[in-house]
Amino acid sequence: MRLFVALDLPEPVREAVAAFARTEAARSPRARWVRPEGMHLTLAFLGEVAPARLPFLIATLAEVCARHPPFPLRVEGAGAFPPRGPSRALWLGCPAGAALAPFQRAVAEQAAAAVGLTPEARPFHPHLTLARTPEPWRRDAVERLVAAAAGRSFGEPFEVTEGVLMESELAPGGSRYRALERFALGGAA
Ligand code: 3AM
Repeated sequence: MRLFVALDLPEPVREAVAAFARTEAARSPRARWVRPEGMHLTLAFLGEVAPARLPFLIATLAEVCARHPPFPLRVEGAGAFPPRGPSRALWLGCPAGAALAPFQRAVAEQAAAAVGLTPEARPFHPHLTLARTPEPWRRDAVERLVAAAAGRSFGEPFEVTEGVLMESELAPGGSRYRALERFALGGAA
């Protein structure tokens, strides 16, 4: 099974992001827009994991999440990967407060160790993927979308109270995501 660990979004944030995506999709070049119900902030991508390793992974994530207290997060602004040259993906930003980076590092390291991977060396850029662009957009289209989101918040800031183990199923119209297990952060109800 293809797994990753993510943060979920409160419904009002999901709705605000979905409304923005609808408006932008109508006036942008072709792209594969993420389904609103599939939007999430990826903390760690694990890839293919043998089902036999799942119980240990779940126990590990439960422990890591319980060790970290809830923290605030907000969705704000937009950008592209890569930041220059032909686009591959468009995203909305999640400015990292002091708590997100150490939480993400712990999740990525412990989850990777639990399934026998070396953790990703790539720096962590917290974001919500909005769309993937198999045919890269022209830079002016990217810049227009980024300008439309500049200085804009999507929903209210919210409290992250759980981590989520997600399964990704590759499908012709874009991956489908399913929450397998949720883990309360320390002290979260
Ligand atoms: O949530 P986002 O879109 O940032 O891009 C994939 C998605 O991230 C990423 O894992 C999330 C769930 O699929 N992903 C897929 N393959 C990956 C890989 N080989 C990957 N991230 C890193 N390495």
